[in-house]
Amino acid sequence: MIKTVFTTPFNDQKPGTSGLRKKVKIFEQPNYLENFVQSLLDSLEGGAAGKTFILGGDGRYYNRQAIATVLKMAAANGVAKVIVGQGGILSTPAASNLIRKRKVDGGIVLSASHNPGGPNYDFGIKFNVGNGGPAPEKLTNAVYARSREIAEYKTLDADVPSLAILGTFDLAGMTVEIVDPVSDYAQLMEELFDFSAIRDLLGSGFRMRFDAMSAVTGPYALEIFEKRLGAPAGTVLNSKPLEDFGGHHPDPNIVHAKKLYEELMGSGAPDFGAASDGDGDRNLILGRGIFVNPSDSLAILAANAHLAPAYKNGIAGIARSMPTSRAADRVAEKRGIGMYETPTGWKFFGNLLDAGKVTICGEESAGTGSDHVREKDGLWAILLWLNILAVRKESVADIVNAHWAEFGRNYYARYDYEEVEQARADALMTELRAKLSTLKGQAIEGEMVSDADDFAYHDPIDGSVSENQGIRVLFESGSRIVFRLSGTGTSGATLRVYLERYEPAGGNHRQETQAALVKLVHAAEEIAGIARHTGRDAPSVIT
Ligand code: G16
Repeated sequence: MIKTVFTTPFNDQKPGTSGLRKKVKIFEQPNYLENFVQSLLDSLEGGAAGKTFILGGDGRYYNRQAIATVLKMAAANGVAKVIVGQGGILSTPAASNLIRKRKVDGGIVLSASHNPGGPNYDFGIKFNVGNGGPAPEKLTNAVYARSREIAEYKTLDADVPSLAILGTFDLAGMTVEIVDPVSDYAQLMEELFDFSAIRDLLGSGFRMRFDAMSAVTGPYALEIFEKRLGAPAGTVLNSKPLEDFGGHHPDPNIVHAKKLYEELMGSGAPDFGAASDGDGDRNLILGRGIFVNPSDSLAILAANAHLAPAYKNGIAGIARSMPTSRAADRVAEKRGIGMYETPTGWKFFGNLLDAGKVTICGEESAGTGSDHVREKDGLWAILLWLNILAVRKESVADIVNAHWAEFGRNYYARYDYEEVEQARADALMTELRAKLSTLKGQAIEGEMVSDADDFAYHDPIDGSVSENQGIRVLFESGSRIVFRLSGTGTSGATLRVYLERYEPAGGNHRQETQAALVKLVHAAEEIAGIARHTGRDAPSVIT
């Protein structure tokens, strides 16, 4: 039943910030997915034979075909067992949890996260290692190298039975176990948080809305919010996962979750609004009349985590990706705990979490998480907010304002220029790199540049070095502009410009964000020549 198929390499299988993400049409090319999966199996330390993996995805278009392909190839390569979410469904944090709970060798997660789904949109595949976290660069580089020389792959000449029924079956000598995708994860959440306090909050007239964005968190949110926490039916919006997410971007920000945002900003708004993305690892936090910027959310969660049972003894330290605002740094400083700055990509947090250096991590791109798994976790962040709200009995806006009053406010925004021609985006970055050494000491828009560099990360645990992780321009005032190219887009290049201005405690924290950042927007243009290089006079999205 095992067959060997001869193939030729594709030259574009280099994993990005979070696995291999491409248009579905690219994945549908004959041998494309197979080449990548075989390259992955070949690159695992000690080979794939005899190992056990978790497998699941966010249910987007092509998920089912891909799951069948992976199962057949795993069996043909001698994998001992694969544990699959029922119907091929697993959120990214639930997959990370299962890897850890079942102590298996790793997991394959099929998702393109917040990118849109459907035959004309995006698909993705990533591998998580035994600690439950995304594969480190050492492994993804090895997979890419292997994909450049692959000549054959192994698969089965057989059909894969239905994945709809819980239980176990044999596939050419490999055991396939179908598990409920929700229950282990929901149980973990119940262990971390004070569900009875949250239940009391929800029963006290406090109103919340959760938008699952027709993506994977629907079933998780129904179980946790409506069933276990007793929120009224209808609290969870768009709870049915759809292959094309109903035609929307399942990206929990104020642009793509506009309806929810407007509801929270409108009259008679609920007390709390939240959303998660395609695969359940991102989060959006809204209070009545207020959007909580993800960087602020990280700082506030870190400052208040001790109010939840899991973190009652305090947190060991905080990590954030470099472009994330430095709001969390103020918390770490004041509390005397460690603060770590890593490149963009959750994989860089794994070593720090494993070594116990940090408990809470977060990113400007709407990801927050802790040492309970090795992925960012949308529902976790929302439940921690609810736990804090239940204990403090204050509104979201009051908590945010009190935080700024104590720690100061880091005004922050990200400007994205999407689908820029790759060569033009590269030219912008090259020109910027070349002028880095001349920026220091220059006054731009009346602000003195105190330093400018290309961020390189020296992992304090394994000593690995990751270079060229984004250009930082730092000003004497404490403001900062970061320029980098996204590693998750699927067409052309996306230029991200991250703007940050610090207003200390006692300052004016009530300005409108864009107004507070206007000088930095001009400075970014002056430094990088964005319009000249990209031909755009405005960003595609501001978050
Ligand atoms: C992934 C990574 C995150 C990263 C984000 C954006 O998130 O896991 O660490 O911050 O992409 O990356 P980039 O700026 O390179 O596009 P997700 O939710 O898409 O898996």
